[in-house]
Amino acid sequence: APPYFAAPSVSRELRASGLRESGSGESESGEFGLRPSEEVREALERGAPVVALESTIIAHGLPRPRNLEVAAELEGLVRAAGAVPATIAVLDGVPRIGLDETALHRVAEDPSLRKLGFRDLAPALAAGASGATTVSGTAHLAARAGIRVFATGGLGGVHRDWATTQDESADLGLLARTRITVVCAGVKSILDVPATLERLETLGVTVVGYRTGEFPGFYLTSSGRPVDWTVTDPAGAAAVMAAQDRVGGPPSALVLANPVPAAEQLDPALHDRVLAEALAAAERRGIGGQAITPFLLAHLTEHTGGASLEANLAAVRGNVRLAAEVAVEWAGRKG
Ligand code: PSU
Ligand code: MN
Repeated sequence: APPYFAAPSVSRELRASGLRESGSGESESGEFGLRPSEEVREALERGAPVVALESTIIAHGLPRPRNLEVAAELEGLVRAAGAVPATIAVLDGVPRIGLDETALHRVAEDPSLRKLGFRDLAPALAAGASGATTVSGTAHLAARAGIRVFATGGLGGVHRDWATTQDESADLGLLARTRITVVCAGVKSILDVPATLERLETLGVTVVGYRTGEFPGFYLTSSGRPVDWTVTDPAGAAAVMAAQDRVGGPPSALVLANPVPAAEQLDPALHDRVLAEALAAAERRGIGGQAITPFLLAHLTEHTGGASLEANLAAVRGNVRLAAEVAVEWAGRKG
């Protein structure tokens, strides 16, 4: 296959994202060795809408075997809205942009898959390792591939015990230096949401509510915190993206915060009670680092009788649909 970044449209996207190739773009890209699926490569070459999807939610965020069904369902939602899904993971040291059925099975079923944030990409590539990519890992690889729109459930952020652990997801720092639009239901409510919003402001990450003046609360429709900006349709989101490129400056993300529909949110009282138990259980067991987020999500699923899982899935579905609509608008603007 020819070097992937030889496609002129992709190089233009790369320049727009501020990720510049040094020297001969082709050889560096070839060495970097992003491997797009045929469908994704073809879509990017024609400037057709593409939506990046992360794989950590599949490998580490959802219970098996439901996770595989969900992975396939999300890809279907993107296609139904007229865009091409690009689920991203690293397999045998190769960053894969768009997964075939075998690869998707592997991401959903292989328990040895690691969790790869941005900083883990280089050692994983060097070691030929396999892992699911988090928001930070996925956003970086998507931007490298020339994909502008990305959907996930909820961003990582500042953990509630930050003052003692300094645990803040690498998602925030990466989004501060990557030109990508992330459609999410806010940040996970297991986090310190107000502190995370402050960090996003400090880092200069643009946050816009989708049809809401309140920052969403992941499992809950609202976090109770306001957002400064709101758009009411996908064209409004695409207009902000275009304006980001005009404004220039260090490339940073657009967080498009899309609430889970009120009818599908987790009961707030149940949420608060079970989350308090989950946080206490994590502390008792000394769980921290990369394990804490999957532990808390699994604990909530188990102790809400699956209700938190349904709310999480409703949020992700809504985000994936909206991301596809935004990607269609974005492709239309450029075409
Ligand atoms: N959204 C979900 N479920 C998840 C995640 C997002 O609905 O499991 C994942 C994302 O990959 C995100 C990660 O980047 O959780 C955050 O992990 P950490 O707190 O270790 O950075
Ligand atoms: Mn962490």
